[in-house]
Amino acid sequence: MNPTTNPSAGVLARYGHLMNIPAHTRPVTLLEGSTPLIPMPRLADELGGGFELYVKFEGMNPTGSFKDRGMTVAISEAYGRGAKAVICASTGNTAASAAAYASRAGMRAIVIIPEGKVAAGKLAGAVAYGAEVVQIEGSFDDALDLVVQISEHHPIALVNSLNPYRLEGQKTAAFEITEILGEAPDWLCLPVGNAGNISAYWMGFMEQRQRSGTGLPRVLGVQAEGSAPLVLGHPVEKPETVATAIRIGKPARGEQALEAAEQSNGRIIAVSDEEILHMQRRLAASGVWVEPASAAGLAGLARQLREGHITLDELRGKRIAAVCTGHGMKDPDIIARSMPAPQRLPAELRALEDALVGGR
Ligand code: AN7
Repeated sequence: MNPTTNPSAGVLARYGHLMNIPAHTRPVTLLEGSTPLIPMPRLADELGGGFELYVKFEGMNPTGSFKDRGMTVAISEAYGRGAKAVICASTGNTAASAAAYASRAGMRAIVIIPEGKVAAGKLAGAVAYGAEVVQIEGSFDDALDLVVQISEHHPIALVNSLNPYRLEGQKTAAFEITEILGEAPDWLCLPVGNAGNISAYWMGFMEQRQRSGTGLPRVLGVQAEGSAPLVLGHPVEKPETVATAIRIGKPARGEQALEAAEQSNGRIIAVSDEEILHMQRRLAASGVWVEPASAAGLAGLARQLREGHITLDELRGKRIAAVCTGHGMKDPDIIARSMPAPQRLPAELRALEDALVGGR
């Protein structure tokens, strides 16, 4: 089967010819990418209707987040030039992804995580894949500063999204969306943390336009209110949010993210933790369980509609793609915390019928 059309090939096999990568790159893949673009008609109606809404469910990647698209390329490049070790700072998903791809290549993976909240499923993933995990007494931003320095002074490859090959891989999601829709969507909504992903999407849509004359989406990048440096216009010393994936106060690709928003005639906004969790529940009510950060993009759209910054009139007949970056299963605690304990009953038919359908 032709790898460019085989949906079970990885992103290097499908799109490597469209990537700016060195010849020494040697594919290390878990057959990432080709994630579903799921129509969300009911949620679209709840938001006011008249437009088409799709979720690009990146939680369906091998380690449960969009990071795999970029990680396969970053690790393949490092592996191809003989690197023996990789390092990253991470709020969790990058750690799990780096660990998986590095161990597949027989390389050492070192991941530095911030003090406090890294979701249980992400940490467990990093450990399961065999990473060396170090927690520092500091933030993600501190961790990123440190790993950049380590990679400059030691033969250890940096695989955060400062690594350009990460973006080369992540831009493929824009290609997939455009292929499925036959055009670029009118709006793209997505969460913004370190701002690698929004930069990669914009690069992907721009390249796709050059190549095939497709259009460009307007980009709505969404941060959490407690971690919104790009909205505030300055770094945030102590970022806080329930969406721990995007608990980042000094985005490495912040400038590029602001450019993407401006060039696309879009914007970067912030939403509250409450709005994020509310949208997480609404998505789950349509069968798509994402981690809190991944609901931020749509929470942002809902808020723009509510406040009239985007109107239903201007959305009529338009298509919106929302990127849901990671799977809900990575962060079960957030649901468990607000969940009532399950009702306990004797293992008897009568008891169940009484409780569930008002008796016989
Ligand atoms: C689910 O794993 O930064 O704006 O270290 O895990 O490209 O940083 C994760 C980021 C969105 C933000 N959604 O993407 C990390 C990390 C989820 C994420 C983002 C992240 P960027």
